[in-house]
Amino acid sequence: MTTLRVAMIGHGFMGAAHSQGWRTAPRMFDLPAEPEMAVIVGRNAEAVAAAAHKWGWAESATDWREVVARDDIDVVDIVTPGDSHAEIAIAALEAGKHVLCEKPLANTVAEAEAMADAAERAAARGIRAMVGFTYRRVPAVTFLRNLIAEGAVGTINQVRASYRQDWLVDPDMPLAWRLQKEHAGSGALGDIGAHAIDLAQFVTGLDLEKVSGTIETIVKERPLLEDSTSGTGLSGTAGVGKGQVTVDDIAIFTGRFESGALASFEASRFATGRKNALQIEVSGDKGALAFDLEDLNSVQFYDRTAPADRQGFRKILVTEAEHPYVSGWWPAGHMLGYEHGFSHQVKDLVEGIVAGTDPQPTFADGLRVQRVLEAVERSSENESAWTRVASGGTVQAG
Ligand code: SOE
Repeated sequence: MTTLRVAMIGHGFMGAAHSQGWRTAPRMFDLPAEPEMAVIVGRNAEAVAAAAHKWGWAESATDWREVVARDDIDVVDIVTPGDSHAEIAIAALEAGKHVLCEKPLANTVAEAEAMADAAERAAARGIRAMVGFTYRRVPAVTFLRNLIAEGAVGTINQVRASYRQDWLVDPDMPLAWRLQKEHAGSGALGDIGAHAIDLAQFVTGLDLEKVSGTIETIVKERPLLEDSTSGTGLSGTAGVGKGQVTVDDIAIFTGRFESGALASFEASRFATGRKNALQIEVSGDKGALAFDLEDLNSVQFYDRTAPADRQGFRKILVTEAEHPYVSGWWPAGHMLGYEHGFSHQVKDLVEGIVAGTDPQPTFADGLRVQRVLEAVERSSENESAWTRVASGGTVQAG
């Protein structure tokens, strides 16, 4: 059995989630190669050593460049803030390492284009690259996509996708890296709106052609904090001054797919009471399908082809062995959770590496999402004018 020695760069919330995936996937699925949690990298030696011990990494280190260059590393998993995705991913690909990179792919279209180019060149050498839109790997989401591909809703007329949280409603929440453009690239739009965009394109198999939107920053200044662990570049200590929020808190936009179907999107960190509410509904001439992350083991299906007296949204529990990924876990009715998508991500990446095929979403898929993000920003700067999503190069209005 081939061993794939993995290095993970970063150790925040996604570091915990990805570590769980690397630990669990080989124990629950018969993988064609054995991932080994070799080294975890972080700026603060003490903090990353503690993370290595807690999450099960054999070593910890503080210099990602040195780790990426090591001959005994096969896979680099990037879970850092977006401002370092491009530099690390391109270095890793050029060093012949397979790469898994958290979403959004990058902070700008230019960075995402460079990453997609590097991935294309690396693919010619048998190196794989994947971006971590993990919600695709919730069994119910993949099942919903399969139903649409089989024609269950017929011709798609409309898609509604939203991702709502409320962790920023408190104006005293400090200025973390996710609130600074130079670290995060954008706010709710890129952090959670990217998931809604990827989901809409994934389940429909359609690409967005143009968008019209508005992004807004509700609380424009927040308390500074001294972040000595992850070095987010924030200065000052809690309680001594405020810093400028340079990203959006809410993004609301419409989109038109290449098929002509219309879509409405909402990404908010100010949706009071909504903690992690990712929802999508696809409406067609033969029926409709809906998914809600707060009920993530099921889909709602409305079948217009059923006899009129028994039409209605019905709940399909996606926990049968025949459903995507479920056979690796428990008998029907034993529910999965948020964390299982990270194991499915590892499964698909390892299988892609061994099979020599780029697991989806590829860096090219990540670039497509990045172009939609940038088109929404340009639209918002241009009085929400319809703005074409570039198929190559930069964004064009119109
Ligand atoms: C934001 O709080 C966040 O952690 C996103 O960054 C993740 O991508 C999302 O899955 C959960 O919420």
